[in-house]
Amino acid sequence: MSEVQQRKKIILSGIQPTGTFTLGNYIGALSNWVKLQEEYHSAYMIADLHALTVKQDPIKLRQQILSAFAVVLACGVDPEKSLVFMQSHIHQHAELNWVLACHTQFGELSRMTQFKDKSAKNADNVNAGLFTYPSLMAADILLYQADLVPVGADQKQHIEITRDIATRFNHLYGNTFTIPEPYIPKIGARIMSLAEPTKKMSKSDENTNAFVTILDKPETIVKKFKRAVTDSDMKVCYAEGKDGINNLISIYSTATGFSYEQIEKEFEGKGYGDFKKAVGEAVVELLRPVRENYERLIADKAYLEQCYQAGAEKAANLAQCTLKKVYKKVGLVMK
Ligand code: ATP
Ligand code: LTN
Repeated sequence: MSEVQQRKKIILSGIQPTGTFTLGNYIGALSNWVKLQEEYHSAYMIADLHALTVKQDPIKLRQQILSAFAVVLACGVDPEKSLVFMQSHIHQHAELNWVLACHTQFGELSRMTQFKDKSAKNADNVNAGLFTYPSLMAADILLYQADLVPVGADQKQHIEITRDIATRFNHLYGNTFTIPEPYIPKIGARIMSLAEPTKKMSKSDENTNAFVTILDKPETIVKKFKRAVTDSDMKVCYAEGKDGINNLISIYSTATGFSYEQIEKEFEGKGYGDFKKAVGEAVVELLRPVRENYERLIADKAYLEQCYQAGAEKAANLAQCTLKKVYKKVGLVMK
C-alpha cells in the first residue's frame, strides 16, 4: 500500500454562528462531528465570516460566536482529538477564497439553491458575499485537504461545487487539492420544521415554534413537540404525504436508536398525543448532557479562549502550507 493510501483521512466541517443551534444542526451535523473525530484527523470551525453574509448586530454576533464554540465542545467535540477554531482567525481562508473565486463561474454560483433561498429571504441585502459564499466554503475545505465533509443534506450542492472547483484547479495547475466527499447521515440529514414540515428546520426561522434549540429547557422542548404540526390520519407510520409524522419518526429514531418498524409497532393503536410526548421526552434526554456541558463551558471564558487560540495556531500551519502551494502554482512571486 502506498503512503497516500495509508494516510488517515481528514475531515473538515463548519457551522455558522447565526443563532442558537437547533436539533437539526445537532442530528444532521454536530453529532457526526463527534463520532467521526474518533476515526479521522478532524478539523471543525465556527464559520463566522460566512455569518456576515446576512445582517448581524456586532455585539450579538460576538456573543453568538463564543456561544457556538462552547456548544461545539458541549456536544462532545474534544479539542485534544480535533482541531477546533474560528474561521476568521485563519486569514488564509479569505486569501484562498479570492484565488478560488477567480476560478469559479458566475453561472455556477447562480445555480446555488441556498443563494436563491437566502436572497429571497433577505431581498434588501443581496450582497456579493452571499453570492460568493460557496467559494469561501470551498477554501475552508480545500485548505485542509479534507477527504470528507460531514454536513446535512442542504449542503450537498456546496460540496459538489467545491469538488468542481478543486478538479478544475488540479487540471489547470497539477495536483493541488484533495477532492472531498460529502458525509451525509442516512437518517436525520434533513430535519424538518415543526411548524411547517415541508420546510427544513432552520435556526434563523422567525417562528420559534418551528425549531427546538440544543439549549432549550426540557419543558420548552416537550411543549414544542406537543404543538408540532402533523395530519388528521392518526396513524403513526412512515408514509408519503405524512411529512410531520415522518419527521417525528426520524427524530425519535435518531434519539432512541429504534428502527422505523420498531417505532410503528411501539405506537400501534396509540394516538399522536402519546407519540409526540415520547418524542419530546427522548429529545430532552438526547440534549440534556449537551445543555449541562454548555452551562459549565460558557462560564469558563478563559478555557474557551485557550482552546480557540491553540486551535488557531495549529490550523494556521496547515492552511499556510496549502496556500503557499496555491500561490506558487498560479504564478505569484514568492517573498
Ligand atoms: P441558517 O438558518 O442560519 O441558514 P442553519 O440552521 O441552516 O442556519 P447552518 O449553519 O447553515 O444551519 O448549518 C450547519 C450544519 O447543520 C450544516 O451541516 C447543515 O447541513 C446542518 N443542518 C442545518 N439544518 C439542518 C436540518 N434541518 N437537518 C439536518 N441538518 C441540518
Ligand atoms: N455553509 C455551511 C457552513 C460551512 C461549512 C464550511 C460546512 C462553512 N464552511 C465548510 C462544511 C465545510 C452551512 O452549514 N451553511
